[in-house]
Amino acid sequence: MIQNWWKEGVIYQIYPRSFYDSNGDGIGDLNGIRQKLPWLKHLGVDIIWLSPVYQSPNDDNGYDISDYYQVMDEFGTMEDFDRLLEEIHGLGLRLVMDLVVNHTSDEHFWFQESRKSKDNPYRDYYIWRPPVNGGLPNNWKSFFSGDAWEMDEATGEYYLHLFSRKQPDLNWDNPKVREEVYQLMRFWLDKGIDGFRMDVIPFISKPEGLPDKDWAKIPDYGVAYANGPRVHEYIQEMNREVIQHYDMMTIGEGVGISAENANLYVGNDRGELNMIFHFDHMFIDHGPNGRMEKKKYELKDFLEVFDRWENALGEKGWGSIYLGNHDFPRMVSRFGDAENFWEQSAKLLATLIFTRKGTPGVYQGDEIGLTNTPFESIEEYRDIEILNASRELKAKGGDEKSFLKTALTQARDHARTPMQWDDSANGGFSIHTPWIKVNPNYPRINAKTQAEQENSIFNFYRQMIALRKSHPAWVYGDTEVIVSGSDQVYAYQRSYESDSFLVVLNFSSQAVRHAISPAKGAVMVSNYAADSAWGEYLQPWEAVIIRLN
Ligand code: TEU
Ligand code: CA
Repeated sequence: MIQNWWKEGVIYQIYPRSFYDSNGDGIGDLNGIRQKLPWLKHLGVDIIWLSPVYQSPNDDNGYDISDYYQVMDEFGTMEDFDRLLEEIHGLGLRLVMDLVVNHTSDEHFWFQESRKSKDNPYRDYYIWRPPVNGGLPNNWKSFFSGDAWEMDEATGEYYLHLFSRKQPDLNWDNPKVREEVYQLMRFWLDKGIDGFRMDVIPFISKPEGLPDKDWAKIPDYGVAYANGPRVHEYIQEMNREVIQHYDMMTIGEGVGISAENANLYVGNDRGELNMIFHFDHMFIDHGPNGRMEKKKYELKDFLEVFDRWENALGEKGWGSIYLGNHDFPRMVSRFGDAENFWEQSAKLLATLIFTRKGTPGVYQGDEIGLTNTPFESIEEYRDIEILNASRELKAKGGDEKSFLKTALTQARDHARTPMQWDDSANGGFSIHTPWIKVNPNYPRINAKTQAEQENSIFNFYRQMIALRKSHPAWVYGDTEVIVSGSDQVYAYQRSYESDSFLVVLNFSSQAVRHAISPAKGAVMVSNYAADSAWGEYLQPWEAVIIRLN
């Protein structure tokens, strides 16, 4: 397997609004990130993925960009950005920016022009359609509730928006749009950034004629909009025009990409992307209409995803392993047992992330075991997705109580509460009241305490990252699944040349007797004390790594 820095590195995602506020306005910023770089260095990560910091009216927290060449005022200045990049590189770290080019903000100059008249030179930068029989052009729906079309009075036509009405979709079939995108990519790459995470990149090509969707047959919105007819043509063009001219990393947000078609995007013979973040495990509890239609699932179905993807990518593709980002509730609340086995389950999930094949991704705060926040009312939420869904529910007269209950496990805002740095006011995130509620558990769960305690989740992450770097087996080794299909135990082996390691995970809050040989072995890592680890029984949420030779 070809060796690359983006296979060996560990990604750390920063959600800038919630990382650290350096100037006391309650909003995280670029200088705040710069001040906290030693934290990332100490943790041992290599690649920072920065969620959008471009100019934006923040309808969707920066995923609605009004100027790709400017930094958001609330986050600082271009000088602040340049200094941040310089210090990141000075520490031997890399910076990957978010590339959000399926849509812009409606406040972007292109859209402001586009909406003016049907013959404006920017008209075809977006997707406009006249009413059909006095109504909508088709039956497409928005991720953020309601229809994907908005009527614009100036010209009496609708524009398409797969996300909010303030996020009009760009028309990638227009070569001028593509050239604009390549130009802005070069602008940031020429500054020296090390790559892009590409927001909903499988959505950029829309099918000819925009036919209606057969919603009854579509498992989720991602599948509905992904993999359009010219998506590979466009990504290959982007690769020829931009990507191949830089030593950079590309990671697509793979909404709607399945294991079966993944290598069309990331196969090393395709000239497209290095890897994608897929969602098979992240959407596992979502119904056809999304996260608020919560679905039950079994552990074996969750774990099977990891095996299936690794097999499908094979020698040609490359994967990513992550359990949380800014769009999902906290991983320990979701996949672990934050109430009863917070520390053990957070460590077990970390073990999975760092020992499977694929580039590991850590979402800010997961390294200290941040949990979901007990939001008390809809007013405490900030995210457009949940606010729109709540408004829609009220209009339909739905059950608000049960909606709020579901939001406690499903909302995106759980990932967006401020990073908890210490036990001072606002978790040490800001001296000002933050833009979103701080999790009230910050006196107990915070970075300072985590760094001080020898056996903390944070120090376990450090240990796992160091381990991953100490043996090529963790990056390039093959995986052999030893136990799967169980509702508790999962075990696999990673091997490379003469090295071989066994990973055993008890994904449950009950002790379980196991029959895995060797019953004893050289334990390298465990989330239990040495005298209780790796016995005849696996302890609740026990994670153990054994050296086999
Ligand atoms: O997310 C796209 C996406 O499809 C989701 O996972 C999304 O969170 C959706 O709400 C599913 O319920 C990306 C960004 O990561 C997200 O933050 C943006 O809101 C979205 O694109 C639009 O840019
Ligand atoms: Ca600030």
